[in-house]
Amino acid sequence: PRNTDSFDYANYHSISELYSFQDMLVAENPNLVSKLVIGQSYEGRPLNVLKFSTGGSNRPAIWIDTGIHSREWVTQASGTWFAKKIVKDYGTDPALTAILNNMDIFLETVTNPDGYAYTHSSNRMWRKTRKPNPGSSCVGVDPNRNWDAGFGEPGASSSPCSETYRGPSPNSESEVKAIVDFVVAHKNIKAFISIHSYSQMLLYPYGYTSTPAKDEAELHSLAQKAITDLASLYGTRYRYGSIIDTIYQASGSTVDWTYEQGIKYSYTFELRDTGYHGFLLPAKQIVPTAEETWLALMAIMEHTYKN
Ligand code: ING
Ligand code: ZN
Repeated sequence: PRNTDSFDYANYHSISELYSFQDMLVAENPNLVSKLVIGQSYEGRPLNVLKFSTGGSNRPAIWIDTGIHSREWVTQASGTWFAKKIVKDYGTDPALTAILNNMDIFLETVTNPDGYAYTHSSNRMWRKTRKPNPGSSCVGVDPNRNWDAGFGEPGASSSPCSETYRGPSPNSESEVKAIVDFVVAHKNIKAFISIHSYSQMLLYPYGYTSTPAKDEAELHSLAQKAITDLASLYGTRYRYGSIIDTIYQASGSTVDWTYEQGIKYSYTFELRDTGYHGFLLPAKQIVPTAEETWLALMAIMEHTYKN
C-alpha cells in the first residue's frame, strides 16, 4: 500500500510491512504522530514506538504494547489497527479527543521484532526473544518473565530450553530493558497495557504473589467495566481478575514491574480466542478483535484520564 488507508488491516503482515505502515502513518499525520526508536533488538532491529501527542511536554501518558510474544499475531495486527483508529478518531470522537488533548499515547506494536521475523521465516510458534543462551543450544528468553518483579521466584523457569525461561538476570533482554529505561526516564506514565493472546482475559497484578495489589478493588471494577464494553460489540466473553488467580502464577512479568513502579493502571489483555484456533487466529477475526478490544482500551484510558 502507498498509504495507511489502503493498508490491509484484515490480514497478517511481515515486519517490514508493519514498519513501513508506521512510517506512512507518521508521514500522513506529522502533527499528531511521531516515531521514537527506544533501542534495538538483539539482532539489531529498531524498537519503534509510535507517539501520539497534541503538544505539551512530558504529559501524563498511556503506554500500550503488542507482540512481546511473537507468535501472538493478532496482537501486532490489532496494535496496527489501534494506531490507525487513534488518528481517525482524534477530532471526531469526543472521548479520545479529550484524552489526547491532555495526555500522550505511546504504542509499541512490534515489541519482539526478532521473534516476529522468526515466526515468518522459520517457526510460526516462536514465543521468546532470539538471543542465544551461552552453554545451551536453546535460544531465547521469555520477555514476559524477564522483568524485575519477583524475578527468580516461582512462576518462571531457570532452564534456557523452557518457553518461560526468565533469562540470566532481570532486563537481560534488550527488548525489555529498552522499555524499562523509557518508563523510568518518562516518569509520568499513568496506565500501562501489555497485550497478549490468547485466552480472552483482562488481568491485573499480581502474578508472582497472591498478596492482593493495594488498588485491587479499583482495578477489579475497572476491568469489569472494560470487559462489559468489549462484550457489547460482538458478545465476546472475557474473564478478569489478578494474574495469579485468573490464569496462573507468573513471576517477572511486565505489569507486575510497572505496577511496582507506581503505574496504578497496569493491565494485561489476552485477546481472542479461547483455544479453538489459539495463536493461529484466522485473519478474518483481526478487525473484529481489534474493534472490541478498542472499547476496553477506551474504558481504561478514560478512567485513567479522569482519575
Ligand atoms: N500468556 C501470558 C504468559 O506470559 C500472563 C499470561 C499475563 C502472565 C500477564 C503474566 C502476566 O504466560 C501468554 N499467552 O503469553
Ligand atoms: Zn503472550
